[in-house]
Amino acid sequence: MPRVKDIFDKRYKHGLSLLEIIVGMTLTVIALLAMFELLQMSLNVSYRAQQEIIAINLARGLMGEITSRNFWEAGMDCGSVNLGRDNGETVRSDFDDVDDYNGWFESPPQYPNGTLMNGLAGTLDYTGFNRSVEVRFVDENLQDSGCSDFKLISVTVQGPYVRPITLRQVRSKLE
Ligand SMILES: [Ca+2]
Repeated sequence: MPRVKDIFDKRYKHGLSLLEIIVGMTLTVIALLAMFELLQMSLNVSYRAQQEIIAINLARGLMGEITSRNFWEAGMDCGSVNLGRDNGETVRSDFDDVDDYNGWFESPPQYPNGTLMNGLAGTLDYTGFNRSVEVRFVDENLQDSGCSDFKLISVTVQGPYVRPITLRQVRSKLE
């Protein structure tokens, strides 16, 4: 019966067989493919997380702008309100009360003066993102109501690789 040492010596002397080389290469390729897939998955998760952060920041930016506006258009109240833009208000820099933003949609996102936020001047590339706004009256329990002292603002951001993100905030007449 051949000893293990003899077998090893014989194999060492004659090198690896073609079959062994093919099996070895196949296993190496399988391992590399698995590693590549894991790397790809990791990059995808990282990219989506980055896209979600961009979407949240876009929503926060617009929400901050909206809540900084007056509750009412000058001279208007429940007797005359019409949720949406008032005469002469075409770009966001014209908007002076919260409900001017009702029905607003922009794709890609814009600065208040209407300039596209599209990766210019070292900013991030917002291609594929859009923002929309809904403003409606709610009561003190946040239920839909007729004209009231509370406006519920919803800002939704959609991006090419993220689920839609909606921020909601109530603006009170007394703020
Ligand atoms: Ca207005």
